Amino acid sequence: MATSKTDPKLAMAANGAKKSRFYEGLTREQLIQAYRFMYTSRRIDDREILLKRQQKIFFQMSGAGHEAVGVAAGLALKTGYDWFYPYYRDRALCLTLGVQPYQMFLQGVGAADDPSSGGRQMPSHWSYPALHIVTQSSPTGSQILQAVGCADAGRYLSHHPNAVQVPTSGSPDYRQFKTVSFQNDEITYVSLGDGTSSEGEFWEAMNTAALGKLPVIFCVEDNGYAISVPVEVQTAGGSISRLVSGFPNFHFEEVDGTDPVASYAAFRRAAKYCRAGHGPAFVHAHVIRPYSHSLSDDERLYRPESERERDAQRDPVTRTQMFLLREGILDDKGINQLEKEVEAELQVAVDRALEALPPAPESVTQFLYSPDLDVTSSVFDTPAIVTESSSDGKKVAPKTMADLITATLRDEMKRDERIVIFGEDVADCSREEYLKHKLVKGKGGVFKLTFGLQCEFGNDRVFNSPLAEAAIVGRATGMATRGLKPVVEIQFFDYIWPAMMQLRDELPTIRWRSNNGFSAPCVIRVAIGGYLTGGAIYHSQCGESIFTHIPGLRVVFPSNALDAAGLLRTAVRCDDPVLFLEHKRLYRESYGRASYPGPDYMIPFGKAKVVQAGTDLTVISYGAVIPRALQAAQKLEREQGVKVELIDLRSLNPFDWETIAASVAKTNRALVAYEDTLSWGYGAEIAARIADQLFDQLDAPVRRVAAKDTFVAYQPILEDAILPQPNDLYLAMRDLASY
Ligand SMILES: Cc1ncc(C[n+]2csc(CCOP(=O)(O)OP(=O)(O)O)c2C)c(N)n1
Ligand SMILES: [Mg+2]
Repeated sequence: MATSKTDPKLAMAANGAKKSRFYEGLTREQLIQAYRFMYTSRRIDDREILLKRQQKIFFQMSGAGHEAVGVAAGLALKTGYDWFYPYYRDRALCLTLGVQPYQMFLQGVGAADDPSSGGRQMPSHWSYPALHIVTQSSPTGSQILQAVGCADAGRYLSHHPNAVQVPTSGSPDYRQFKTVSFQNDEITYVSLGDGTSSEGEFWEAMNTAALGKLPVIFCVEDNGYAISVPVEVQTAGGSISRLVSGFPNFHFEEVDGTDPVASYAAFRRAAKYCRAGHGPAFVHAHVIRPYSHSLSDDERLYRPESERERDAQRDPVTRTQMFLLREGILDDKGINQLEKEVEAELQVAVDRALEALPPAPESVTQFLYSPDLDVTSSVFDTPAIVTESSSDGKKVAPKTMADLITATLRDEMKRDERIVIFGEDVADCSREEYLKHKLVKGKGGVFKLTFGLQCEFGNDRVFNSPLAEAAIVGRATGMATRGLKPVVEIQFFDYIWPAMMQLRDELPTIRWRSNNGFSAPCVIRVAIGGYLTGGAIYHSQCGESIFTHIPGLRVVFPSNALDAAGLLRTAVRCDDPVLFLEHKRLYRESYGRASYPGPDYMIPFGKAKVVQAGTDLTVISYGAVIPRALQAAQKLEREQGVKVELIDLRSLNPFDWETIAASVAKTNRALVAYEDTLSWGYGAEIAARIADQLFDQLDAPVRRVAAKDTFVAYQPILEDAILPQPNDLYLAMRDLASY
């Protein structure tokens, strides 16, 4: 660990450098260029503020006061080589990396040609694939875990260079649609504000980067405020540097971020440390915020004039101008000339941007999902090829859902070196020497579904993560953005919530919000559901509708072993992010066991299965309710001759409307059955659609059977009363059939 600290209030660091005239390695030309970027950045802000007041743009977020640190980072790192997760104040950084002012104004007007998002995101939400500037969102801090995943992917690829290759034969998969590149000494830069360092995701990211010695530069641009909340109320002790100083493997810098030369030196040292593979770096840059938080904020409400005056003394643009004059690098004329050139350039850029066309309203759903690989298509419809027989020629016992999920993971890992598996307890044993000396057998997940995979594929392809769900999903998202295929595990659905920010605001939005500039296809496997007799509230819940409510996320929920294998393979090979829900009760159930279907068996998403054909009543369900509904339907047929058509949706987003509609047209009665709580559940949407679109075909109201609107309880008597049982299904079917 190395630490370098300069007094934040210090005078221009280049005073010392003056003697050598090297300015920490920056040439005079680079210093002029740095000033040009800084001045341009400030003037773009000023222009945007004007445009907002004229109602020609719709939002403004300034980078004022953060220009020096941004330019310094941009000069110390390599554009199109290193990777960047810059937050909204990093306008000067983006300019230094090659973003054009015109492109920034296109963001403001929300133009179709805005390369960041095509009018979908606010300005200052940077995304420029060719420059390796990865699409940024608005939640404070959610980018940090992804940056860690991005760095992780770079290092993985440098150890597995063959993984970059795209197979030319075999059935197509997501690899055909992603250009993957890496550099052995690449760095990932991520920035955040002082306020954002209070987010848990920041600490999860710091921990993960330190554990993995990952080449990430964390840059905290500390302007002393998070909107109106000052740093001493935000950060215990008032100094983030002090708080993070205990993280091992880090290089630390604390610098006056209004000084481009000192900031450049700090980034140079940080970058050297990261490129050498020693670990991550932390740059704490003290900056100012001369304008209010945004145009929607008025800082005079909480900052007195005297304080704002004090900040103004440290304005990086003025200070750098004075520095250039003092050093004789530019004279008054030179400064005037440069500023005139910038003004002229910006005028042209604004005029052009104001003429740019807005996006077409019909395009709003474009790029929610891969435009290249349709997950419902016949590409993913391949037959099961059962070849297994034992040596004496007898049939091999059918496999459980757990067996076939493990087999599918193993097959896919063999086929695709980009797949990595991580999560809590998924490894066989993190202390590899225990395995090597055969002291232990290995764990492989709390449900043992990843058992043996670490031993077979190595500990950089299958490993335990820290106990941090946001980190699991955020890191997977960053890795997938770079072209890896993380297949991660959330141990219990009940504990998915720390990852909710990543699952709602990040992973499924990446392709849409970047207008197809970036994508992050990965698989989140989640153990879900009850009927466990003793699982209770925190090991038994469902809640799939919360995720099917998210555009951009595929959600599947198999009810049997064969479907689990076919759907999981599709999930792994497809080009969209997938939430793969595995019902714990079904893992080793005797219902729905199947023979191993071969290493290429796939089921397209959005194709339901008719479990049992019937003419009198349609039951639409999925997951662990399927065997219960089947039992109820068989009883009803035995006792009353009612023939129920039972539909297993298998995938919930997309879902198979055609099969539902065809069935209801035949039976004229529909019951939707699901394990989740009744109200606002997944079945409510299906019931509403049937009522809306098939009203003329119905001879009875659409009914639902689901869990009571409460939590799942521990005592089995209570659990039985809460979750839908075969008898509840039987009674509902009987009533509806005779309506
Ligand atoms: C998760 C989340 N919570 C709240 C907000 C609203 N918000 C936007 S910026 C901001 C303050 C950020 O302060 P800081 O990290 O210090 O960055 P600065 O704006 O000062 O550069 C807040 C609260 C948000 N965007 N995301
Ligand atoms: Mg701040």
